[in-house]
Amino acid sequence: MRRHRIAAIPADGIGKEVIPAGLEVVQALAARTGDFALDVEHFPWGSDHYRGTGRMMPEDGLDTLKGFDAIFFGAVGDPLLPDDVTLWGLRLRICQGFDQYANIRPTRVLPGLTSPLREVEPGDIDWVIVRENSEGEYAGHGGRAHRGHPEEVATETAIFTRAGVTRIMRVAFDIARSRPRRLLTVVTKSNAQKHGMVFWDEIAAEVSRDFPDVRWEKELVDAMAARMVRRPASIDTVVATNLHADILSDLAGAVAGSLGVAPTANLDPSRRFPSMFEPIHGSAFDIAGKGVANPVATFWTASMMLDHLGEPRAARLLMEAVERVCAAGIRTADVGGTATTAEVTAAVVAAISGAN
Ligand code: GGG
Repeated sequence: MRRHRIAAIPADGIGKEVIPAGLEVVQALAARTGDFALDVEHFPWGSDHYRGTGRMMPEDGLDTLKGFDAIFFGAVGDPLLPDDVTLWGLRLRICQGFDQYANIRPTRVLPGLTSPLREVEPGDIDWVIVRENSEGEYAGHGGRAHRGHPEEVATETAIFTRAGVTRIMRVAFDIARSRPRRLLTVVTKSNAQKHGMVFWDEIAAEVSRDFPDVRWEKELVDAMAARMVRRPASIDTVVATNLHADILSDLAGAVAGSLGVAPTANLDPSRRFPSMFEPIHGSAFDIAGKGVANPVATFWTASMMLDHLGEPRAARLLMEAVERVCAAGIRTADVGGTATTAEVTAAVVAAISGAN
C-alpha cells in the first residue's frame, strides 16, 4: 500500500474547522479505496503560536516540513494581528521558502450551485487561473524611509525575473495544452506598467513558440475582470502575476458561487520541496467557531492534493462525492443552504462510502 506523509497546518480562523473536515474525507477515501494510507502530522502554527512565541512558525519550520509529501494548509489572518505579519510569517514563508512558484486555481460552478451572474449556462465558467507565486508584487522588495516625518516614503517594487516569468508561462501553456480548448489568456497591465509587464508579454510570445497547438492572447487585467463577468464562456486558462491573479481568482470564486468553494495548489513543479494545498479563502474570523464554514473548497483542494500524490482515482471519487452532495442541496449558508460544516462533511463521507 502506498503511504503519504501529510503535514496539516490548519492555522487560523475557519482553517481550524475545514482542515479537520478535509482530513476526515481523505481518510474515508483511503479506507474506501484501500489504495493508500496517510500519515498525518499536525502543526499548531499560526496566530495563536505567534501570541505564545512571537513567531507564526518555528525558525526551523521549513526543515521540519521538508520531509513531507504534501502540506495541507487552512488559512492565515487574525483580527488582532497585522495581516502582513501573519501572511509573511507563515503562508508566504512556506510558498517562497519551498519555491512553490505555480499557484493553480481552478474554477467551476459545481452542480446545484448558482452563479450570481445572470444568463450563465452550465459549463460557461470552467477556468484555470495560474498565479505566479514566487515574485512579482509579492517579492517583498522595498522599504520605508523618513519614518514619522512629513517626507516619509514607502516603496514596494515588483520583481519580474526572466527565469520566474518563463517557468510560470511554461506551466500555464502546459495546462492550456492539456485542456480541450487549448486557449491561454496572458493577463498584464502592459499599457501602464511599461517595464515588467511588457517583459511579461515578450516572454509569453517567446514561450508560445514551443506550444504551436495552444492559442494564446493578451488581455489587460482591468478588461479581464470585466470579461469574467460579461463573457465568462470566452475564457479557459489564464496566467497572471501574483497580485493580479490573486484578485482575479477571488472574483472567479465569487462568480462561481462563493469563495467557500474555491481551491488552490501551491506547486513546486520540480518536486524538490513539498507542495502546499489550501482553500483560497482566508480565516473568515466573522464566522470562525460557529461550525458553518463551507468545507467544499478544502475538499476540492484535497482532491488536487491526491492528484499530486499520484492518487487520481481517489481524487476523482472525492470530486464526484462533493458534486453529488452539492447537487442534493446539502450546502452551507454561503451557497444558499442551511447545513453545517459537520453535516456537509458527513454527507461527503457517506457519498464516498457508497461510491463505485
Ligand atoms: N488560505 C488562503 C489564505 O489564508 N489567504 C490569506 C491571505 O490573506 N492571502 C493573501 C495572499 O496570499 O495573497
